[in-house]
Amino acid sequence: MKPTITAFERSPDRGRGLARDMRVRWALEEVGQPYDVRLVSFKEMKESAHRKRHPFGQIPTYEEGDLTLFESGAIIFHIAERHPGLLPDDSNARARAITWMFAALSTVEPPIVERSMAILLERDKSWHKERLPMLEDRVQVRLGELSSRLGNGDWLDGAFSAGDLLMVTVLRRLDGSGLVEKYSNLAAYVARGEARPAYQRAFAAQLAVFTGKPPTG
Ligand code: GTB
Repeated sequence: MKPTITAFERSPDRGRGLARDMRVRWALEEVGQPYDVRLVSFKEMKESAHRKRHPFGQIPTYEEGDLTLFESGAIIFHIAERHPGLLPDDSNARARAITWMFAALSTVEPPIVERSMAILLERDKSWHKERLPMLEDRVQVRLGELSSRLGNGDWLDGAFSAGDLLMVTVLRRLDGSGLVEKYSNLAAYVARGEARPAYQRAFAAQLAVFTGKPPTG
């Protein structure tokens, strides 16, 4: 059954693929699953029809028959469980890939989001200039640790997995900050993810929502 996901009607990132529908689109493209998109405005996101899909009034959501999911990590885990290609068959390797999914979402993403929110929402506060270096330090610590673990590897644990998909999308949230570029292996890792044909298709699809023009290529 063809799933339907939700995405911003007009993404504040102006089509840079930083909103969390991008990771769901990418996962669906990786496994070759066609999907429909329901675009929602900021107003619609907070209305009861959408809150039935998402208790916190956010995107993305995922509907497939009588199943409705929210939380990008849970959606990607569901896709990865239902289709080959995003999680290894070997049970230990699979458990490690799932560990990387959690690491991306609960260890690496929080300090990155905290920094972004401070830049977006706290610029006019008297303490902003003092707080920002502290938030950047926390991000740097995680990037340094991740860089050490990745080393010369192409991916975090053997073949590309849902763990890499999530980690790359999390690191992309630092786009334009110059922070990832301080670690050449992490910059190459993100570029490797972005070069995947499935990523490119997903990126083109979300960009087309913003430009109003159909995806090219
Ligand atoms: N934990 C949830 C998940 O992983 O699915 C978080 C979902 C979430 O934060 N959704 C955001 C949302 O719906 C969109 S992705 N926000 C509206 C609201 O809360 O009212 C976050 C996001 C938004 C914008 C940018 N940007 O412009 O660069 C990047 C990321």
